[in-house]
Amino acid sequence: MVSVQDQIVLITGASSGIGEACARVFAQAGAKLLLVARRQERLNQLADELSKDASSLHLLPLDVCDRSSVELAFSNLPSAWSSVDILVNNAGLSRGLNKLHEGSFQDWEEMIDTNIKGLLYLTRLIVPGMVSRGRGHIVNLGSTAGHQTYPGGNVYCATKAAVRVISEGLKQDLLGTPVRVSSVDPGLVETEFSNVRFRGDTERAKKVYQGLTPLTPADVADVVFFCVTRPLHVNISEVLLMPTDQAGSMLFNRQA
Ligand code: NDP
Ligand code: 8X3
Repeated sequence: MVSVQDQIVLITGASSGIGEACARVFAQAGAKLLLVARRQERLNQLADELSKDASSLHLLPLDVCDRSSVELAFSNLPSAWSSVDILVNNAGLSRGLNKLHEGSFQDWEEMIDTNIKGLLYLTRLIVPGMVSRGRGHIVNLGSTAGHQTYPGGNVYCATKAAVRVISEGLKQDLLGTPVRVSSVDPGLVETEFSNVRFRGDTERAKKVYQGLTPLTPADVADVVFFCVTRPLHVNISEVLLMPTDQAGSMLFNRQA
């Protein structure tokens, strides 16, 4: 097993859900954390809770869609933080569940800009350093939605299919280097995801998980941690994980 002690782990979307759970797991294992999200107060709260000193935790409050902010933040990173060992590309969101022909351009752009372009910006900035140092691991958060489309999922599912293909392409392009790439693709995980999708309609969001036992963010963080801690000659390319109460994007065991 590979130790993450003192490894620099950059996690996007660390202010909530799966990203926050990843921060906890890696903190517990002694990693140095670079945490990215837009909501600085949420990052501050998490930092207080993890009670790490400034040499082992650094916050980067930024919008991954804003390429110039991302570039500026990385060019201004203190040198002690610039050699990222593990990149967890987790920031992402869905907006709406409309039929494609009735969808909102703004929702589409937000999902494409965050889930695809944001992930690409971080990857393009960080992976060259991994290649030149001869070490590194990128974990991209895909989804069952990238494997099976569901009604109303259209553009969100397309962004997650793109993540799956980007992970595969990146692995191909990194063949011959020691840098590893994993795609972790969960089914239903109870986080703020559905609340964001339905723009704060908590009743509708709760119904997504009603009558079944969803995955927890910690379940997914465990899998991310498992991927990066395998021996260096092992690359877990893709993990598709679902609650026991789920057997596909549209197939659930719900108790009334
Ligand atoms: P949450 O809504 O709980 O967390 C999403 C995180 O992404 C937040 O920390 C949010 O922070 C961050 N984020 C969103 N947009 C941006 C942005 N433009 N710039 C920086 N950070 C951003 O959802 P989850 O934890 O569930 O989602 C995490 C990932 O997991 C996503 O990629 C999602 O698609 C994927 N996923 C989720 C599943 C689920 O059922 N929940 C299942 C499969 C995959 P902030 O708002 O502070 O910027
Ligand atoms: C999140 C899972 O099924 O809500 O990617 O799209 S789903």
